Amino acid sequence: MAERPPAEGDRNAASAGDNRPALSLHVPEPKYRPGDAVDFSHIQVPEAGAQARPDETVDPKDMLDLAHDLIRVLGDDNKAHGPWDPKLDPETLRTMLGHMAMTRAFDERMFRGQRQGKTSFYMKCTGEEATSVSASMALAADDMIFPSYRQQGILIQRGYPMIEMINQIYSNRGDKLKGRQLPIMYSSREHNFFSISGNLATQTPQAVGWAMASAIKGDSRIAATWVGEGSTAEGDFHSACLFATVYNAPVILNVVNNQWAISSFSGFAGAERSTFAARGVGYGIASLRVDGNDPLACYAAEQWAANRARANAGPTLIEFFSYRAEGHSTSDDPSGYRSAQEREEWPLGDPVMRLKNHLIAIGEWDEERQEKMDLEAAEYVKKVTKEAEANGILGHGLHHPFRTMFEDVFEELPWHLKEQSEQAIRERETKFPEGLPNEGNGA
Ligand SMILES: Cc1ncc(C[n+]2csc(CCOP(=O)(O)OP(=O)(O)O)c2C)c(N)n1
Ligand SMILES: [Mg+2]
Repeated sequence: MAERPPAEGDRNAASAGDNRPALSLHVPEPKYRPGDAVDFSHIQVPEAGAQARPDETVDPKDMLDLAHDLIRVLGDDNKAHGPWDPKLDPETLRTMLGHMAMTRAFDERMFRGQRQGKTSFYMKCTGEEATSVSASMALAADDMIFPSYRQQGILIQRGYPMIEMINQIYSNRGDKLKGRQLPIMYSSREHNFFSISGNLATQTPQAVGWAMASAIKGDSRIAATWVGEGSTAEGDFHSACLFATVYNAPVILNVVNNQWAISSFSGFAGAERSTFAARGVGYGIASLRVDGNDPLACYAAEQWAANRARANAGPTLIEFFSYRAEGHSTSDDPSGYRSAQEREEWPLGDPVMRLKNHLIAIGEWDEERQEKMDLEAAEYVKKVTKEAEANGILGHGLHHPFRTMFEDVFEELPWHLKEQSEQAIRERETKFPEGLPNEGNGA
């Protein structure tokens, strides 16, 4: 049988290689490492007020530029500009400032508490307060929040009792979650604040699913989720986007781009290629890129997205462009991997200062009142911390009884868990007949 002549492609394959350039990969590298001088002049900061504000029911195809621009309201003159100005009255602006100041005071005290050994862990949101406080002020109190671990500002804005937050951080006998969650992983059904999960991005499909269920039931409540830019690399985030767009779910996907995911810079999540807002474009989701350190822009964008969801016009993806001013958590030391100058050079300033300066610029605030506000916030946090400490701190033994770790999963404790529980308690008593240090037997 005559042999078939090789196909064109086969011939090429046979002679492949030698004179072709070798392939190579690009491995992202952050611009600045410890000790480097920082120059952020490559970051485009457009004029405040220069961005168009389309109608909330706009077709996502007609707003593509907003995924690459940066929506800004507060200008260098500290005044509000342009169509995104939410035109909030001074009282509301002062309330916003108050929640942000309280969030910062809370972070300061809890951070110190960790350093004093009162808790094992804490996470600050310094510099990102507007992305939670201002955004959540634009939602209704009964809209459902699916947060990451950096939105303590939402609980503060929603009036969640601070003592509950501290009890949880101390895992003490007042902790409603009975010490079962990592400190700062709060949960509050009454405040429509879904349990925080350490497994990154799981909250995003949950938010979309909740929003779909709300629509299926004919309810009027919408869902909003917050996720870090690093976490958008998770498959869960992409599933969430797809479900959201396919079913036109009444959901807001907030991506807080604080430039870092622990020690990995945003380039590893795709920041060198496009914006995080632009991820939504591929899914046909309305997408906004917002100055995350501009409290008025954060409020306006979230309000736009909420109006859109309520009008059944579909989901919105918002990228809040910001900067993580402090370490990832109390377990992290950023001086080992990034330049300390980044924080100082960050071109979008500090959200608390910007709102304060705005209120001063419109004649509705002054430095003395600011000082008083900061002092009162610090005093308040101190007072509540003392109250929470009466319920116990780490290692002082005032936690939920040991046996409770086996409870609350099944309505009735099954025999094998009962057996395990008894064994664990027996072993503990044998090992520590006097009880653990400072603890009694804890059973
Ligand atoms: C699925 C999963 N992978 C990895 C981790 C470990 N981890 C915890 S936080 C974090 C960084 C997340 O960064 P980003 O999403 O940007 O949020 P940010 O901390 O900056 O707010 C990582 C990798 C985890 N908790 N879950
Ligand atoms: Mg991040």
